Amino acid sequence: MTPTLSDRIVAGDPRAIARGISLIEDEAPEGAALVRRIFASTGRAYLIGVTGPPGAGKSTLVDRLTAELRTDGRTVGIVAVDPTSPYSGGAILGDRVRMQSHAADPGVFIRSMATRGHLGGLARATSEAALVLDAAGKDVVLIETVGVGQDEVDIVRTADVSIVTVVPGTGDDVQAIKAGIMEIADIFVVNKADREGADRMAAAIEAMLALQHWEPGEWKPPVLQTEATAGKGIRALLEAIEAFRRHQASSGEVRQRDRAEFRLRELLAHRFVQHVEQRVLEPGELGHVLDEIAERVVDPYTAADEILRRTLGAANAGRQPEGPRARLDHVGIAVADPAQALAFYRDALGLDVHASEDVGSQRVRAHFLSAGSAALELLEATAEDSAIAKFVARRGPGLHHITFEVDDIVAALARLKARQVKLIDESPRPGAEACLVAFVHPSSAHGVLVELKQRPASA
Ligand SMILES: Nc1nc2c(ncn2[C@@H]2O[C@H](COP(=O)(O)OP(=O)(O)OP(=O)(O)O)[C@@H](O)[C@H]2O)c(=O)[nH]1
Ligand SMILES: [Mg+2]
Repeated sequence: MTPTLSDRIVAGDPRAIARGISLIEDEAPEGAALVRRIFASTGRAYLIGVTGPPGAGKSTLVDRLTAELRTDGRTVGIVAVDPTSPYSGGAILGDRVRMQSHAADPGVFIRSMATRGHLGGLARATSEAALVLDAAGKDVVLIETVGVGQDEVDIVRTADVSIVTVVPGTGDDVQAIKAGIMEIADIFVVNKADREGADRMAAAIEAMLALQHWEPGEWKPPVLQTEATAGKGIRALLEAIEAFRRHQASSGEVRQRDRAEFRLRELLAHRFVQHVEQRVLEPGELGHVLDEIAERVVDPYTAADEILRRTLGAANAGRQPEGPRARLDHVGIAVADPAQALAFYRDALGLDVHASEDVGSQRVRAHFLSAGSAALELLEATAEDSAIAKFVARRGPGLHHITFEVDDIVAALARLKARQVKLIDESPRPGAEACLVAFVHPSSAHGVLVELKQRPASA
């Protein structure tokens, strides 16, 4: 058997890792399926987030950290979130070139992610890319991101350790830190320590930290100085990371749980909005509501409450006429020779028989075979005067009917009747497995006998 993509990722295959991250970046359904499959293999990597203003030397720092980690024999995955690059090419090259010293090292995997084009949020895409690297067995995953937007802050906040990088310069930099990423820093790094003003910058951060109250035993972020281009201060940074990791272990702090919460909330919000847009609002309706808010016809709270009310109403109304979605339940095939039919469908196609049942009223025996989310029903006549026996005698074995499951069969029949659909059964009757069933005439169903089925209400 050829190994699946998830198998290959777990085995550390770089091409599979690249493919997996692309699926996630493309928001492909396969990406979600992949995350489901690899998730149990994750949770071992240590995630290091590196953020800071553009050009602070983050990539250089990540490159140097990687070299040190490799010296220690640890494998490294790198996710560089690049704000300026489109889907491919462009500025991505900048980071690639800087990190190319590791290009030939199989213990290092480098990936750039574009900031644009993530419908469901950059933070989720990045965190899932990190999951892929984690599943692939990388000991450490370094995530580089420019600390500008909320997305970037979220990315770093959910890493196991957050490193905020700054450079000596004007007082503006300190203001910038104050404004956003101060709270998320576990370690401050003043890079470009070879430049004028590094000490002043470090002192300014220390002064800010001194304003806060620190409980005994609480982690107070250290302020380190590095010169990434020359590789200076990198060991000390790694030691600070290790110290933080030990502190986390001893204090029982688990970012894993924070990460889980962030992921779940983010995913729920994303799924919910997607559901609202695709299932609740009419096409173009969202734009209309936005116009109304912009024109002050309605306020956003009222608009949101109204959408929420409709969404929850629609969800609760699954059994009402508004929720008519029928699901294909099974395809019924009339067979003349059940043993041969099973030899084909069960043995040759590999479908499992999950039930066989005699339906006395119909004088048939039905064999149900699992076929994905729907099933096959092989119908064998048990008496010569049964409908199936007559069907086979008249037309030979073949497609007999298809069955759709509905939540409310009475409502479904009423809906069909209102549309002048020709019904064989105007009201439901008992069928197999204690279900209620009703047939629609083939003349209204494009030549196919259609059965509707409502499962018994589960106790
Ligand atoms: N003088 C000096 N220059 C440095 C140092 N570290 C990095 N640089 C230089 O600063 C520039 C930017 O470095 P990068 O590592 O690309 O910075 P970055 O933060 O990753 O940049 P973006 O990803 O574009 O935001 C490069 O020219 C580096 O060579 C340092 O310690 N001292
Ligand atoms: Mg960079």
